[in-house]
This record gives sequence, structure tokens and C-alpha cells, in this order.
Amino acid sequence: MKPDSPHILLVNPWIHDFAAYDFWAKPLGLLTLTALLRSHGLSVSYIDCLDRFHPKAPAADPAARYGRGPYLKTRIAKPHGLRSVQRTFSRYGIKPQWFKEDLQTLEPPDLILITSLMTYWYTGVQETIAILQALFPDTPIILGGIYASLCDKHAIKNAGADDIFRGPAEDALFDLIAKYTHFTTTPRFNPQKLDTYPYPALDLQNRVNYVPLLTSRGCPFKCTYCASHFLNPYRMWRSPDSVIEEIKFWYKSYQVQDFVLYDDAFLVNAEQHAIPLLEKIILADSHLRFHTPNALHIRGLNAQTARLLFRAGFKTIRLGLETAEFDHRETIDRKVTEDDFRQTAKYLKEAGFEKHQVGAYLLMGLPGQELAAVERSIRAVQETQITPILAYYSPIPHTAMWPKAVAASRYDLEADPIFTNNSVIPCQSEAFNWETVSALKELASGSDTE
Ligand code: B12
Repeated sequence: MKPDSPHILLVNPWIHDFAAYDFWAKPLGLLTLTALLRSHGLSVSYIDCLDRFHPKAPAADPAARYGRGPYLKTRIAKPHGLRSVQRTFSRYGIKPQWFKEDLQTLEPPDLILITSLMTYWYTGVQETIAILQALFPDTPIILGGIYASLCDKHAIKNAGADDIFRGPAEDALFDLIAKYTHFTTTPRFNPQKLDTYPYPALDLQNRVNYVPLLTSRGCPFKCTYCASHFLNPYRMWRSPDSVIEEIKFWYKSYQVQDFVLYDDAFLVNAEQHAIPLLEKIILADSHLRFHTPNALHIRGLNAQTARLLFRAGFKTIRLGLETAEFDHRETIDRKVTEDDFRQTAKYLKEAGFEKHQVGAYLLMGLPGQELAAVERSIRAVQETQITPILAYYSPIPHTAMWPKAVAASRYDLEADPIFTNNSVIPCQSEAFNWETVSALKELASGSDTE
């Protein structure tokens, strides 16, 4: 008979792409589920196929700043349908041999939970699952995460998992465990109260090089290109005190210096959330570094919030500008006017931020968008004390823009999520070539960003 505490293996799969870099990417959802299972007495093992600090990996690049850095990569064949793309395609992450060896050292798991991120990375998920299945043919494998939620039908047919889970899993986690292992427990946390969650199981990594923080979930906006409202339909907040305690924990236990906000709407309702939290960070006088790669809302920035962010130790600020064609933005969102943007640049500069620390994301490759418009946006941002950063648009199912994207694309987006890869700028209407894309990228990155 099995012991009453089953063994659960949690896996972060490989990335397959034309390009990938660890810009502070951690599978925060999977690590939260791992921590919940562990805190309820289950035995857990965690394997990260993207581990940059695997014992067999070459030493990490010392030049990489603030915990970011390159993944190990191995060239692989391009997926069917993207063979004509004139770029190399790679598996990013540890060598398959290391993965197999690590799996072989484990006590056979009773259940495997695997996560997924970008929709177009699903071939990396398939490859990971195929290896897991070959080694543990009798163990059920459940796939969750962003690809599984956004492309559930595709995942059911193609991922190779025994079951697919959609959406946030905290509520259903222990029912799922009971279904597959007959382990039952009374949850000792409240899925609706983020403060009752244990900290993500980052300590199971080979190194805790930075810590992702989700101080709130959900987003009140419904920007036409974004799936946040579909993936996280409810707004939830952590209390500032609980966030501060977590920061202190990672600093004291693992000397972590870099903290990365994953919130979709950190500065929304700032009076109740961001402002008290930033004030507490300042009071703690920690000299830690904070980063916002997932972009802050420009309208949430004013003289006060800009000053608090600076004093709290924010080093890398990203803003969700998306386009500086202010007259046409109603097709995207209604967040920002030209005046808002110029004011924000001024507030950030007055607070002490330098141009290289602040980047404004500009979406490129939106359906119907002309390249000339992208160029105008880059130049408009360059006139301010902010650095433009090009973000290639990835069409996402369940967003308002999806039907337009499907109509505009030179690929059959509905047929295969592989075509939603932002690297191939699938919805660009004008003649596509890498030279034009590189030229725009060059123009945007004229001045370096942190
Ligand atoms: C934080 C974030 C990032 C981080 C990195 C995150 C990471 N892990 O790598 C940063 C800022 C670097 C980033 C970058 C990008 N991102 Co991003 N990002 C997000 C964001 C806001 C949150 C993800 C997250 O951590 N959520 C919090 C955790 C708790 O949730 P979770 O991981 O989903 O896990 C829960 C469930 O999914 C489930 N679950 C997860 N795994 C499993 C497994 C099992 C077995 C089960 C049962 C359940 C389960 O339970 C978990 C707990 O509830 C999402 C939007 C969103 N709100 O989801 C976009 C999102 C994923 N990003 C997106 C995009 C487009 C990008 C970019 C391409 C942007 C660009 N154009 O430049 C880049 C490129 C990324 C790259 N690495 O190359 C898109 C996805 C597009 C797509 N086609 O798939 C999203 C959906 C946003 C959007 N526009 O709609 N991103």
C-alpha cells in the first residue's frame, strides 16, 4: 500500500522558440501550487527545465544584471508551418539528458503536474510530457497554466497529458489531488485570501536569484489585446504587511536582492494598495531592488507614486504605452492620452529616474498597424525622458482583438497556436521582412535600458 502522503512531481517545461531570455520569468503559479501541496503534508519534487543554475550547466553569465540572464539553448528543427522563417529555432533550458537523469533519481511520483506559459511554446510542453510519460508510464499527468487555459481544446488533443486544467487552480487543487491519488485533506488556507497562501516554493530551485511577487491578482481593464481578464477574472489583493514579511523572508533566508512585480494592475487603487506598500518598503530602509517588467499603468503614475517608487528602490520601470498614436488608441484601450504620457515622463524624471531605467512598451504588429505608425511612436517616446521598447504583438484567443488578428494574419491562427508566436509578427499586414523589423528595433534601442 502507498503511504498516505502521495508524492507529487511538479515540472516547468522547456521553451521552444526563435529567441528566449530569462527576463525574470518564473512559473509563479506552479511554485504556489507546490508550496500549497507541501504545506498540506504532501511529498513534492520540483524540476525546472529552464533552470539556469543546474549543477551540470556552465557557470551563469556574470555580466547579467539583477538576476536576469540567458538560458542554455540547443538548436532544434523548426516546427511544421514555420520552416520558411529565416532564423534558428531552439530548445531553451537544460539538456534532455540531464532532465532524464534527474527524473531517474526520484522516487516514482503518484501524480505529475506540469505548467505551461506562452501558447506558442506548446511544442516544448509536448516534448517534456513525452519524456515524463516514457519514464513514468503509469503516472497521470495533468497540464495547467496559460496555454492550457487559452487553448484548452488544442491542449486536450495535442499536449499528450492525461488531463487539462483551465484557470487558477488554488480552489480546485485538493479535489484534483483526491481524484488522482485518493489523498484527502481539509485545506488550511482560503483560496479567496491571498494572505493565507504559503510563499511560492522558490527554495526548491537550485538558486533563488530573484523573487517574483504578485501583490494583487486580476486587472479591472479589458484591453483588447490582453487575456488577463479571462485568465484571472477576479481582483484580489494581498495586505502590504504580508508582502513586506515575504520580502524580508527571502532577503534574510536567501539574501535575495531583486524583487519582481508580476501584478497586472499594481497602481490601480493605489491609495489602498500600492501607496501603503511602497511607504512600508521605504520605512524598512532595505536597499533592495525592485522591477516591473509586466508594465505599470501610465495613469497610475503621478508625482506621489513616482516619488514613492524611486525611494522604495525601483530600478527597472516598464510602462504599458502600447502606441503613441494617441488619436487611434480607442481600438486598443482607453488608458492614456498624450498629455498623460508627457506628464508621466516628467513625474518620473522629477522623482529621480533616469532614461535608461524607464522603458515604454510599444506594441508592434497589431492587426492593420502600419510600420510607419510604429516608427512615429518610437520617435514620440524618444522625445521624452523614456526609452521605447518594442514588444511584438502575440495574438491571444479569448481577447477582443482575436477575430481581427485571425482575419489579418498571413498564418492560419485558428489552426495552430504555433502561429501566435510574436517573433514572426504574425499579423503584420505590410510585406514582412526581418530587415525592417531589425531596423525598427535598432531605432528603438538607440539608448540602452536597464
Ligand atoms: C508575469 C507575466 C510575465 C512575466 C514573466 C512570467 C513568466 N512566468 O515567465 C514577464 C513580464 C517577463 C512576461 C513577459 C511576456 N509576456 Co507575459 N504575462 C505575465 C502575466 C501578467 C502573469 C503570469 C503569472 O505569473 N500569473 C500568476 C500565476 C499565479 O498564475 P499562473 O502562472 O497562470 O498559474 C495559475 C494557473 O494558470 C494554474 N496553473 C498553472 N500551472 C498549472 C499546472 C497545473 C497542473 C494545474 C492544475 C494548474 C496550473 O494555477 C496557477 C495558480 O492559480 C500574464 C497575464 C496573466 N494575468 O496571467 C502575462 C501573459 C502570460 N504574457 C503574455 C505575453 C504576450 C508576454 C510577452 C510575449 C509580451 C511581449 N509581447 O513582449 C513577454 C514574453 C515572455 C517571454 N518570456 O518571452 C500573454 C500570453 C500570450 C500567449 N500567446 O500565450 C499573457 C497571457 C498576457 C496577455 N497579453 O494576455 N510576462
